[in-house]
Amino acid sequence: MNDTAYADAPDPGAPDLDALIVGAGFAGLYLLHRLRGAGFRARVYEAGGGVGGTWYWNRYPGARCDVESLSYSYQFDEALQQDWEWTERYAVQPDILRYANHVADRFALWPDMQFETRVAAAHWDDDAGLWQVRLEPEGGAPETVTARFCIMATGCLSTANLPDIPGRDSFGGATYHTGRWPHEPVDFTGLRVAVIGTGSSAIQSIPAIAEQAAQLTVFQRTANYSVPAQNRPLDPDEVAAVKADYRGLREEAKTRFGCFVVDLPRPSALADSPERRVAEFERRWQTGGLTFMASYEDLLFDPEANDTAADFVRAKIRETVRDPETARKLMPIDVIGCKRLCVDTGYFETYNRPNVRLIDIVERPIREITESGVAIEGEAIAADAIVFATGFDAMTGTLKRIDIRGRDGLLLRDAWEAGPRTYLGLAVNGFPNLFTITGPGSPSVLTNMMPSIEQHVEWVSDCLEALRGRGATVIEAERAAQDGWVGHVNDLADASLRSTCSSWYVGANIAGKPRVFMPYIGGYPAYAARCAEIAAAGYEGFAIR
Ligand code: NA7
Repeated sequence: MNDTAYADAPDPGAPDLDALIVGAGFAGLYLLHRLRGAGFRARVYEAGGGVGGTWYWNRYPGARCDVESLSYSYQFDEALQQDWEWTERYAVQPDILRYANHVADRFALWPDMQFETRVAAAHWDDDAGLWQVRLEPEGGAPETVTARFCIMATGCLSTANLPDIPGRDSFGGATYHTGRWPHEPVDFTGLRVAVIGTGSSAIQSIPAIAEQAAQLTVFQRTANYSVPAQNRPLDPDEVAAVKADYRGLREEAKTRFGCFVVDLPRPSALADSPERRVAEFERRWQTGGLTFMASYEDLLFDPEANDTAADFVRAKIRETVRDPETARKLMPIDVIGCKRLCVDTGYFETYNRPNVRLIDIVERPIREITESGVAIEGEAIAADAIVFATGFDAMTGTLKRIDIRGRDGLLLRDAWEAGPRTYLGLAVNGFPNLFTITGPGSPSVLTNMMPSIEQHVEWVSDCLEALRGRGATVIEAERAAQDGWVGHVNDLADASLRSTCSSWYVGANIAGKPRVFMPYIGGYPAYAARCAEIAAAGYEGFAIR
């Protein structure tokens, strides 16, 4: 096979595509651009009606990224990052969606993307060395497309979790899930609204909903830590300074755990005096955002150190929320940073509004949802609308819902019955020519997703070029390499306090989901270095033919 064989599709037995990409979020868009540029015949299939992935679906009021806009953006094209104008420190969902559309326009991606088309199944044909992918276009007849490679750019938080509360479907008013928000504006003016959940999506949407609703009742199962975003319009001088050396900022980010630049941590919370420590936490609190957890190196390793940060946030809640009983309920008791830290704008302050009420459903469990609202222990709470801010079947949910069958008909959902097993979070033994962008076992959700996506896209694209260069058509992660990687991912997770609580990182939010810490917790720099070494060693740990 020569260098252009994939691109030219010369023989009649060749697959329809070199690479079939599932999903038109930031991973899918860049994959398409990059693979097309490398001469591959690639095409994106997307269930939604447009590009943007997470940012296409999560349109709830107040939706905003918790990584700063100047860092939460592509860096693969210098002209793009120079031209695009972010206006706020943290971009709102409509701006991020506009950016995704701009990228699709700018790189003329539209002709090679098909929307409102769900990928229902992908079956590996070992004899032909290709994937048979079943597409289900909305309102159209299903069809099968063949592809040499199948690349899952399906996102980490894309399958909504709708809790199985008795009577859920009997509710007479409108229901919403934050991750499936309607495209038409939703107006809560004058309505009694119930919000179930107090994760990031709830914490962002509650202040916005409270401004409209006549009455807002929040149903909280677990109190959550949140720090203020301290969002603000971007200062043109600060933008100019970043753009003068954008590459420098990006390169520095790649040396940081989460792949974004924050002030470096001090070594140990316990080594500082209480006064010095509070001053440091206060400085970070005033700076705003995820930098708070970077105050000290030991916050996620030493429970005593962690307590100092947790105490600081609890004191802030006590100071902010006027009703002591509400403040008590809002104060989390578990490890701070174990669940993803939330970043808010006026969340705790919202509970001082007369139209907002908090129900702790551990103290007063939800009995059922009725036609007219939510019935808890001893009380029926009337509602005109219910917002489920109840999160996602994270990291594996979407992949396990697709009928993915590898060699010998092995089902991915069976292979992952006891938890996801991958090599580098990129490939799965038994599933040749399948790649998972930011899959379980990669840093993904513990890092700035944009550079992590770019790193994976470039690794996969380079890999496909290397295969083409060698005249190879099939690549598969070896079992031993995968076992070694899974062991390494678990060992790292066990050393961190992050694996100790019931978070979506360990699948605890989904009934029956095996408890496994899914993302790689060793940080971006170590991970990217390992991926590069493996590629440089001729794709060590992969069988290639
Ligand atoms: P999360 O962070 O998973 O939050 C979901 C929330 O919903 C959380 O407070 C859950 O409580 C609550 N929940 C889930 N199921 C139920 C039931 N059955 N009853 C009551 N409450 C429930 O999802 P988000 O969408 O907020 O954020 C996801 C990520 O997006 C976030 O981490 C950022 O990365 C961006 P629990 O804590 O499980 O007790």
